[in-house]
Amino acid sequence: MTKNKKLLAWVNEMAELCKPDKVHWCDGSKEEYDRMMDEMVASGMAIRLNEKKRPGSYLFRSHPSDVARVEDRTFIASATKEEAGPTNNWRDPKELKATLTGLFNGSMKGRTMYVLPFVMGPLNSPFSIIGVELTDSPYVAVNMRLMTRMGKDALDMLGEDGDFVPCLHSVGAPLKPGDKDSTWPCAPMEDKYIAHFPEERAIWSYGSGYGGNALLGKKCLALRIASAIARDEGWQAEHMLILGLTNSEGEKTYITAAFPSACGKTNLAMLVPTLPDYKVETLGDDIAWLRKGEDGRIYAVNPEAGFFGVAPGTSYQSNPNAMHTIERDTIFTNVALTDDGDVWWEGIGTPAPDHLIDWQGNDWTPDSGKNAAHPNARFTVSAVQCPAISPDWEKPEGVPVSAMLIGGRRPRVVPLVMESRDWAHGIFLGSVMGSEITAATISDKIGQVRRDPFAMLPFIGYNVGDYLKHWLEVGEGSDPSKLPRIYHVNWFLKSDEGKFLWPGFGDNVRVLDWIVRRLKGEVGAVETPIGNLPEEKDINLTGLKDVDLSALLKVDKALWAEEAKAIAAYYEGMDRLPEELKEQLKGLQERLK
Ligand code: O2Y
Ligand code: MN
Repeated sequence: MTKNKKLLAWVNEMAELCKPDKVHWCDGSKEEYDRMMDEMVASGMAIRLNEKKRPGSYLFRSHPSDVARVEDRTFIASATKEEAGPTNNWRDPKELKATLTGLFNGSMKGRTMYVLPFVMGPLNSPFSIIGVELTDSPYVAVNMRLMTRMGKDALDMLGEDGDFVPCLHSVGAPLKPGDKDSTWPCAPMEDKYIAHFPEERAIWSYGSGYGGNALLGKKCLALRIASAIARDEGWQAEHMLILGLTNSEGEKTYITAAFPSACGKTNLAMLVPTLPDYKVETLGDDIAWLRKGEDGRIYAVNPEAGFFGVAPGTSYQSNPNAMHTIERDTIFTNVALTDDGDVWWEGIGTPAPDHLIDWQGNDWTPDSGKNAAHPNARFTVSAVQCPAISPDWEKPEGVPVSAMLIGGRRPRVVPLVMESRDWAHGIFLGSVMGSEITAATISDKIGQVRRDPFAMLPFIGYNVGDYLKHWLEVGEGSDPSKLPRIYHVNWFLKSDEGKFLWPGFGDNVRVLDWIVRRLKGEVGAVETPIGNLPEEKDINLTGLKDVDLSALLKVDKALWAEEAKAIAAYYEGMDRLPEELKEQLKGLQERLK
């Protein structure tokens, strides 16, 4: 166990509040993991998959009301509403603590409280952050073992006097003696609270057992709380993948990319290039912590130890490295079960079998008229299982970043790639990036753009205006030649007939190739009012047919004038928007005249 007094006192205090039947300190060992899995299989919460097809792997099915992050029930309880800003749900910290104390009181009755010490970031790196999650969900415990460095190593790193971020979690479903437990206990939506206390650096999550709501090291700690810590300490916590791209001369370029959720970060992080001269190595698929090194360059570290990826759409065609990663020792949630004890989902690349058990545990046939897997079904797996994992992925100081990609799903207006004019212009592009709303999201807003600054909209732990100011400050006083160059990319342009203009996936390396050659000064660019675009001749299309580069690199001034108007309207709603970004917008409007 530990001699850390703060930790011992907090665990006692929370155990008195939540009243579990037992407290179990997790050591993070494989034996403990296997034992917990055996218990969950025996209780009916987990299904062991066919050992020959998917060794060491399990399937869980969540409650149908508990299938994704819940932004409406996610709160930033900073001292004032202004500090949380216009994009966060703010609650008064004292009032929220009081509400939650009431809910947590006795919430773990009939259950075990698992104590999960974990590290975000490489073990023993001075930049890593230690958290301790107390949870009554064994599902959370096994997932945290794959997603973080969890257990004895974390306690050793904490030592007797170390500090940690307290993360309290309960599924909010206490059991009375004799009650039969559900296979996925959780609380009704109105009782779910994913609460962050940035001043206190604490997280209290109640009522949900799913993903980002419950695996508190990920979105809650490594993004929302870490972004607030980073602002105070002069670094950045960002929603970014990290990859290393090696060319035929053996030169390595590290690239990060900030895309909103479900825009293909995992696919790009694990890309298998269609240009033979390149190799991609994966360092992270979701979160990057960025710090300026002594040499003035920005270094990126992935604070996570695993991938919590979306299963539907993942196939040996779209992401072979992800498919190899999950061939064994993987936790699946809400995918379909085949009759021979393996998994299946829409877009896995093999035809739907005649019979499946769907994500809700019901018989399913191709005529059922509904999805067999939930669209947000997930795999949880250790990063070390990825065949493309970079040898540098656990470097304590991180890797030096040469280019940062930003972008969302823009079927119109925004070209395939544009280079920002300078750092401040890159921040401007990051502040207004986003995705066009489709029928699948909010139907009365179809065609509008959901702006998602640096893909951090749901994850900034403080005021978005201050967040953008922080980005600008990173550039101030820096040698511009040392800073990464910022590129806006858009893999999702469509023709008037609604067909994708760009093949995407492994062919995205063709855009990375232009970026790398641009960084080396080997290719020029066309200066346009919106940024620097490639000359058509400089995008390597070898082996591709029917790619309409002129459509992909088109800058339609009239459409961009409309875009500038929409940006102005968006900026109106930001109370602490830095003046420099308003100047950037004016600059765009001037250049479009
Ligand atoms: O729905 C959830 O709880 C998972 S959300 C998620 C998981 C992995 C990586 N990114 C995300 C996201 O929403 O950005
Ligand atoms: Mn994400």
